[in-house]
Amino acid sequence: MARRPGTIITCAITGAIHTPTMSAALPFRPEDIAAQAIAAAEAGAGILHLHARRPEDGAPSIDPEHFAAFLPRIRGAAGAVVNISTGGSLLNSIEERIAPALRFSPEMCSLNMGSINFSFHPLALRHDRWTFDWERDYVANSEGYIFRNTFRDIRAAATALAPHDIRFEHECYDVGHLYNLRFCMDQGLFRAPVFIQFVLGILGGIGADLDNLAFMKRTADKLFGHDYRWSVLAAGGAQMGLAAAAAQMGGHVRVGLEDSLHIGRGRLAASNAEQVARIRRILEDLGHNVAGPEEAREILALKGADRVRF
Ligand code: KMH
Ligand code: ZN
Repeated sequence: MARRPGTIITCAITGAIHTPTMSAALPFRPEDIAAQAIAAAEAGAGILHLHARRPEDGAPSIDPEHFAAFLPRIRGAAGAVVNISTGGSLLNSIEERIAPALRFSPEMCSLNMGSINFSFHPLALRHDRWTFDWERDYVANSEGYIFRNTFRDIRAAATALAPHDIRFEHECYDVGHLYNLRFCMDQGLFRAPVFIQFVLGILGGIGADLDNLAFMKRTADKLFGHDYRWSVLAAGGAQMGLAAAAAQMGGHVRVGLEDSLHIGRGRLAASNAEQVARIRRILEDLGHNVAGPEEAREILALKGADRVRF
């Protein structure tokens, strides 16, 4: 019997939502980002979605030098596909946000497919004392944050990155973003098969429930036919359940401390690898094969690890 195609686990190691006070497990020093990324790959993550942070206080950073401090270590040890975020943190221009991807030319980078409110300000109420000065205001001020990804921004990113033959993780936070992606494909900005990350449960985007996942999938089927691959990330407590549902529906999955700090109700995860190991066990219990990095490269038609610049 032919082997069932594998399910790709992406692990998003640190992101730009959570802050050091919220969990001691959230890595922000380059050696910790590298160690957790390598452990996540060893636990079964075929793709590592990476943001950088300032090593001295954990603030989100898009400085290419901060990426340079961990990318070579990860490449040397892990073998997993490296996906560099272009999401940035609050208020960076698109030019700043794509600078790390331009410099390091990874196999993949994220690309956000529309502008939305993107808020996590309710988290500011959960802590009275913060480890670092920047944290409370950063979290509270997300109440006023518009995550800007205009058509012009998307075109600028796609055009600048085109010579690098990078595949995108097209992050779609609502159904309209799927239409934005279709429009951009029709304009010739992206070629099939595109890889869509359905992002559920961000305050400002579509909610994290099964109906919405089915709606996103149905809409994507209508717009892209066979020209797309897809994955789900559900923020917060919905992370594992919707990942399992996505796999049952033929999709791939994303976990990681970027989007959920927990491993169970009220229990902080000890590491990214713990979340990867958990979803891996769930997938295997459900009869799925987990795709290794080489299978992930094949499924997503990536250029290969020998063509990156780090
Ligand atoms: N944490 C995700 C909801 C990016 O890196 O480009 C958003 C994200 C954006 O992953
Ligand atoms: Zn990200």
